[in-house]
Amino acid sequence: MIDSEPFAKAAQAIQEASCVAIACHEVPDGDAIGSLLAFYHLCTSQGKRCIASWPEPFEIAPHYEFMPELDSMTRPSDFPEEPEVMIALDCGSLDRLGSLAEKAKAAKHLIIIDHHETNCFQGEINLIYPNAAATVVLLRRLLKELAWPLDQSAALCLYVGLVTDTFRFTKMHSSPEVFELAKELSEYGLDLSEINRKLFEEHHFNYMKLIGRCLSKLELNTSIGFAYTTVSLKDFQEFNVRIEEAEGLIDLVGRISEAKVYAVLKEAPNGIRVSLRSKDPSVDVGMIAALFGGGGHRFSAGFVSLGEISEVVNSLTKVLANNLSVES
Ligand SMILES: [Mn+2]
Repeated sequence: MIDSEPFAKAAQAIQEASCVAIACHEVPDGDAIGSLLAFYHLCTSQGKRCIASWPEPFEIAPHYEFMPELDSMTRPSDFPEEPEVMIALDCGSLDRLGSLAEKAKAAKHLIIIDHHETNCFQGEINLIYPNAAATVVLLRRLLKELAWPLDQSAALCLYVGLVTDTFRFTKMHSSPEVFELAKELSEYGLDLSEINRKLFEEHHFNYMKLIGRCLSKLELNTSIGFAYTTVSLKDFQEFNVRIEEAEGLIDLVGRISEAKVYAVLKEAPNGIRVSLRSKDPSVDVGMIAALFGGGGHRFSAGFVSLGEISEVVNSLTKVLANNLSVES
């Protein structure tokens, strides 16, 4: 059950602040950017100052570019050094705030709103509930506590968070509560088919060509049911695709029926970014990602690793082989 006390405390800290600084995790996904933009929009609609950002690279995937308020976001370098009140959204650990981590530590009041099972990031006020389907679900609850009414823009942002983090309402946490929130949000006149198309069904030509390359590189380890593909820096450069744009590639890999666990390894300037998914309830990829210094949820997790892609593949395969043999 969700305890109402931290929500009341968070609402009070927000009401008393003259400016609220908010941030979501690096390389924002739909839940991170949706909760950030929804809060920013409603906070400023209330006449309260709000500064919203995320760590470098200060870019957003093209499939989120239709969302409101993106032009009002603040570069991380211009984020306050010692925020009066800071809210960290959808961050399971401090390092996911990248260059904003020090500023979070320096905040007078730090509020964490998150639902990662591997959360190890505590603030002064913690709205951390691993059973919540998305951070936007928790944010909706806080907005009720604040008595800030929704409008169409906020509903759109919250809906993006909900539909992406529940994998279009298909995953474990797609409870009646999730559908109730979707119903509430849809009543603001959202064009759900248009949102769905922009988020999931439409890509640049170059991205489709990159996908072709990645599908041709698919690997399947049949003895442990592990499928993966890789995207090198060279691939990104050759097809002129940014790493944020390749967020949905993992879902294609997940269509492989022989795969119990699947991954996409993307080479970035700061290391190999690994997205990991499980279809098997006995394999908790959140725990596996935590072994590599990352984290996430039972069925969806990630980590960043140094080294060559092939080395990361080898060590991940070893860990999975141990895990799968123990579990099965
Ligand atoms: Mn989330």
